[in-house]
Amino acid sequence: MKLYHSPKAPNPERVTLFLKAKGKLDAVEIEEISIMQQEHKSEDYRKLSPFAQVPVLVLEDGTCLTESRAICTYLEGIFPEPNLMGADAKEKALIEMWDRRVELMFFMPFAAWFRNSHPAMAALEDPQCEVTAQKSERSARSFVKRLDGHLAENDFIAAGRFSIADITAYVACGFAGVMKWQPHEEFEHIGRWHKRLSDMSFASA
Ligand SMILES: N[C@@H](CCC(=O)N[C@@H](CS)C(=O)NCC(=O)O)C(=O)O
Repeated sequence: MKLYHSPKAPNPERVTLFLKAKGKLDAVEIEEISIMQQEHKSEDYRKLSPFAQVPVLVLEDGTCLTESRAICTYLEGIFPEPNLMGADAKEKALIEMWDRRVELMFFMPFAAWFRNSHPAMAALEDPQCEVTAQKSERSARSFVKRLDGHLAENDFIAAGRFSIADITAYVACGFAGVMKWQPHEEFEHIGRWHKRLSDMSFASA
């Protein structure tokens, strides 16, 4: 299997951390694609990723999987242990519920804030829109405040244990640093949860 990856880009990082948490990073060959040099927009790359995005996982039979979560679903299927997406119907639903909340209400609005306001993103997000940036920043900050309240009463984000929802939120907290925002320093309970994850082996280099 081959994983097309971009260092520092958060969506590919969701997949590499998921693989690390499975202890299976070695199961994929990694090919780096430079987003800043727009390598993902080449004709050849678009044959793998029609929407010109990273990551892509290319399977042995040539099937191309895009969408980080779909890639993780495949990896969970072939590497079932440790379970990161739910062992029974209730856990699966709780983990998916929280993972979607984190992706849709934190990760995506944060990305829209960053892309619409940071000078480094001007070439990729043309035109940038200040109003979208402001509204997206408000949405991301509002969700993170609610997440802090949730983590005041829970050690992990979903189902009382480590899961893909923690990985998605952990990547989003790191990604926030590009706007000089550190949710794990700003919020006590996110900070406690973040430290717990940082101490786990999947988070080490
Ligand atoms: N929904 C996709 C999003 C993928 C995505 O947006 N990837 C970013 C890097 S983190 C990208 O390829 N950006 C290129 C661009 O915007 O031109 C996923 O979950 O994999």
